[in-house]
Amino acid sequence: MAKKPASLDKSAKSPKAPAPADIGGADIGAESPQKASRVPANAEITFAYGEAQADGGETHQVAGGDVATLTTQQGMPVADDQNSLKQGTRGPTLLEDFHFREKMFHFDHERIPERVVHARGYAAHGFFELTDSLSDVSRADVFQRVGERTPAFVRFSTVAGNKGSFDLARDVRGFAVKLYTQEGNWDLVGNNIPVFFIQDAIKFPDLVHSVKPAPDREFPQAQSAHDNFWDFISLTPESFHMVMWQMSDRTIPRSFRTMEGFGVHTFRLLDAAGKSTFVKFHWKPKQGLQSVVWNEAVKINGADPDFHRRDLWDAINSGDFPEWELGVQLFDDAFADSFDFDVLDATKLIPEELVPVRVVGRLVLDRVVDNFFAETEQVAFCTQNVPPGIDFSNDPLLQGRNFSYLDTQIKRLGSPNFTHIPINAPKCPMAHFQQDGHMAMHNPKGRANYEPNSWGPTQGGPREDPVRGFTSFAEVAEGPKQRVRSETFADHYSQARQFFVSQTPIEQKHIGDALVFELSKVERPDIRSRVVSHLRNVDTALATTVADGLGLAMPDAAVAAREPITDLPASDKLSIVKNGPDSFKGRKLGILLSDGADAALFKALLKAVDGEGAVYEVIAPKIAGATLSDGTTVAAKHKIDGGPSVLFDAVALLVSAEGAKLLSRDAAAKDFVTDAFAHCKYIAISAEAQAIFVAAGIADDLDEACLLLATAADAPAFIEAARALRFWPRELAVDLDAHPQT
Ligand code: HDD
Repeated sequence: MAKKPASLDKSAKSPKAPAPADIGGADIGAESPQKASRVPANAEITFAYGEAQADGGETHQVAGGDVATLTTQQGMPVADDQNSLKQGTRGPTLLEDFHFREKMFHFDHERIPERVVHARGYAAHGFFELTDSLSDVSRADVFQRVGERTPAFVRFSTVAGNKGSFDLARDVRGFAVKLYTQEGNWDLVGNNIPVFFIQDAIKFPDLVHSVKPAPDREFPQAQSAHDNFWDFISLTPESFHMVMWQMSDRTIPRSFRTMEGFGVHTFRLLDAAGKSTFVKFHWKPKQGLQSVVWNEAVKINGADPDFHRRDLWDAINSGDFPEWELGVQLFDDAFADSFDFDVLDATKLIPEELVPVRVVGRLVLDRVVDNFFAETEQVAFCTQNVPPGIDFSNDPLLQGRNFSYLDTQIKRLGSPNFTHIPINAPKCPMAHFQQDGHMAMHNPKGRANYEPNSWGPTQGGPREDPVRGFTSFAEVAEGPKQRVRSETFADHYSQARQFFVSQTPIEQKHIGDALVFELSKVERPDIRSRVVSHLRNVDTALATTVADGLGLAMPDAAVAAREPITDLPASDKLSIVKNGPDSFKGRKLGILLSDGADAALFKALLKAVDGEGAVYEVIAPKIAGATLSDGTTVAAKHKIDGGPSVLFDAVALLVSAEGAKLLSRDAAAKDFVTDAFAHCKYIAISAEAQAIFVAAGIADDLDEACLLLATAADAPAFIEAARALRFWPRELAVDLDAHPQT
């Protein structure tokens, strides 16, 4: 073969490894990659099996300090991680390159199957603290001692979208809590909605298939606004209560921190004598309930698809720990028998007016994960994980779930030893005779791996404990083997109506808007019509709004399996607006600054934000920031087109006359104000900033929630006003779809 001219033979001139700048190797310091390993100086990389490795591993000095030596998985120190082993400088890569082979092999196997539902999620650590003992009704250790803390891990999720989908999909949110109790892990695998679409678990694959992308085209992603979903819903009347919740702003929460969580099903609590009390579990956010509006959600998805995970990450890392109260609704057989609906039917809730929520503890999230994959991705929740003192009811949805979750963990995590993964391992003593299998990490010592055995107390291993051990409620069940749905599950519309009439006018409007939007994406008119025929059984005005919004002739009402109860009283607890926060704490103000903005105004605003326990971010024409009237420069978090107002709970515009002139010509700045206005946000406006509203064409519409910041003294009043979060009368006044009667 002809030898290449030396001038073309780049390898002859190029160094063994690229210069640090080429590989973005700021952490490499002055040394070449051949000599320095690329572990960032601040990395505390610990492997489940390798703390000794990180602690005791060889270190050497680079510019940033001591770092661990890069090794293979076998622990062999690596000399060069930039170049594969070749024959000659330009020759083929050699099969002998075991380091390359190991690195690629591991990379090629990095992915595990994502969850079939709830694939996109985000989690954090914290604790549960008992504030009121439940020892009167449950023997569960976690409910005995007031003040005692139990470690917790909580994963929030959307349901339909894949792992890489956006956070603000209109979707139910998962609210899965793992409490590492002294009697084993208790997984309360709930949602942010207290009811479910279906009554029997056998329908779950159909429900999920219908909402997921269609099998032929693999779209639409992370949304329910399509034919398949509404086709299924329109043929499944039991789903209509949940559909009302799904079409409400509950499914576009402002933050994980502002959602309620619900165990959904009726469970049992058992005392030491085996006496049963029915229970429904609630998580109530101390931050108050809050959602965004649909137009805002759509824009947030573009501006920051990670909006919810970033929010949780930032809040916890800044020390603003989100907190929920654990509430229980306790009731007995007599109540269950007298209730209008079956307590085993997961499409029904029990209004708090009928059975009050007793607060028994608090859940605090105070630590983000060290590693997303190890913890958030590998965590395995299973509804059947309950400690002694908590038991199941016969809810057919719960019964089916208890069967399903174990299956899914084997599929996803690949081994029956998934409980050996630290995030899934109980934090109490464990002892059993289950052994071997892939990746077995906790292996029993000694001879006995069966019981009963006669190897004595020291060698014979663990034994059952009939007193401490889990005992099921001794329920008597009998009847013919059959596939039936109980007659007591036949009511499909009464609580859907109750939910609707419990909403404030703006919330009712949003439900109507959402139905019109979703059904407008449904291409088959007969499916649209069938949905409206069910809505007629929920609320006539709502059905009319939706039919009008779609330009649809009003269909006959669907035939109801059981005549709906139409006089169930409104329940205030079902509304978001009625259960909002009473402060701006934990909320974010976006401050749009320009050069020359009034420094005193800015400082006064920051003081008010700080005093409220809120946070702020600065938006400016240039990311380097703005130089204020007193000459100080404030760095910006966002350049104007990267920081739209949808990312903030309220906004303030502090600009100079010159800045206002500049921004009045800028489309992003005009969007900033028109969106804030359209989304009913509180807006603070410096005198000069009014010009931007004129340019945006909304200067004449400004209302009492658009506050002029004339002097620094006006700042506290603005933050105080912003406690209301949104000024809903604005939408009811100007939105074309607003109900005339509201
Ligand atoms: Fe489920 C995951 C909540 C009904 C089968 N479910 C999953 C997660 C949550 C819920 C929060 C995510 C857990 C995590 O963060 O890892 N699921 C619910 C609620 C339901 C419900 C509140 C009704 C009350 N689910 C339900 C049924 C079935 C399943 C009826 C099947 C019979 N769910 C699963 C699953 C998943 C799951 C397929 C997927 C990933 C996983 O379990 O770990 O097994």
